[in-house]
Amino acid sequence: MDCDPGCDDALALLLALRSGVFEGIDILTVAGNVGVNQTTSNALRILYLGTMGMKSKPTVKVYKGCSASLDGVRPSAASVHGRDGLGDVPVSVLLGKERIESFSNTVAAFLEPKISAVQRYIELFQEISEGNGKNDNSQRDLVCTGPLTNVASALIQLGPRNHAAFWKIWSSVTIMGGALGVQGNISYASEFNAHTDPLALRIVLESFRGQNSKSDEIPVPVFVTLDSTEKVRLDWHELESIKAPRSKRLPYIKCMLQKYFLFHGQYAAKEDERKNAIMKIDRKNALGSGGLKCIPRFCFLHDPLAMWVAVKRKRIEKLLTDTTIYVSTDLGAARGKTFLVEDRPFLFAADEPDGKRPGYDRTRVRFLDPSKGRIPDGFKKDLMNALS
Ligand SMILES: [Ca+2]
Repeated sequence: MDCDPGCDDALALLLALRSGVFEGIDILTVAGNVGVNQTTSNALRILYLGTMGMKSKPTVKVYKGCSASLDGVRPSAASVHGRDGLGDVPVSVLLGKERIESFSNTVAAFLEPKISAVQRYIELFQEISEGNGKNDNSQRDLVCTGPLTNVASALIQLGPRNHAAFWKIWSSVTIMGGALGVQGNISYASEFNAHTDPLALRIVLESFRGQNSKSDEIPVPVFVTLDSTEKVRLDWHELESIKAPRSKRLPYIKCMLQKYFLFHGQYAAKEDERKNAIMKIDRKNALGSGGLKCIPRFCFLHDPLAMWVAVKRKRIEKLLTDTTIYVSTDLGAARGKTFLVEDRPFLFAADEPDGKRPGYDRTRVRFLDPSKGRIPDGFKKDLMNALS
């Protein structure tokens, strides 16, 4: 899991830990929602939370990754996730002061201090492709829920001649990112992960190009875009309805998610304002910026949906659409805009002297297509179980 926790990354990680399907999880952190030191520390905190009281834990290691995008951007979504990326809830709330020491020891054991996230990709590639290949019978799923800086950096280091072999080590590749037919969430055009490091996304797309059509051994990447993630909302009352009186996890998660929910409250307030709707405002709980009042009503489930798609691939197979996709690396307003190229093939063909659709501008992918049907209810059930 390559991630930038982040409240929704945290939910995705809890879902992964509690799904019971993974023997081991490598967590690669990257700068995104907050800086990389903080996303790393957040991953460790969520691991502690997620493995608390678990009888058989997957083997877990955390590898710290890149601190800025390939073009030097140090992003922040602190207004969405809190200054510390997890709702600004002190660890002491989770632990009580007396258990801080056990916390520090536990999380220290999760962290791999010597190898970076980028080096871990390369190490894994070398171990598997130069060792006994895929014949080791293990399934390896890559789930990316942050900017793609780590994996793109690894691809750059490996060089194009190794790209096909690199993708062959994976059974599936699932990427949360992009907005194809809907507005973005960081700019009008773009989704946050794609906008933060569009060059990395482009390198990843190009590394698949011309390869996945030739070989069954290379997985076709599945994109989980805002088109589907904004269709699944977790309502505050659903969170309140989880019955787990003895859970130490749930109270912390509810504290952690308050800011994230409040941000979405502002989002809803904006939507409602646009529609001239009247919102009932709970003034005591109202909190907002830009003069917008809001209450914690719901949040989107971007990253957990991507994780669920990876874990339950068979259940969503019929919701996937084959397409080709392109990302803009422009510096201006189109930075990180993702396009379905098939929508307007003639625009690209017109630039070609022979009138053929050029190969350099598109990569075959699949995306979770909300027009094909609803996300199964099992997704939210699994998520709510993971939080209890
Ligand atoms: Ca994320």
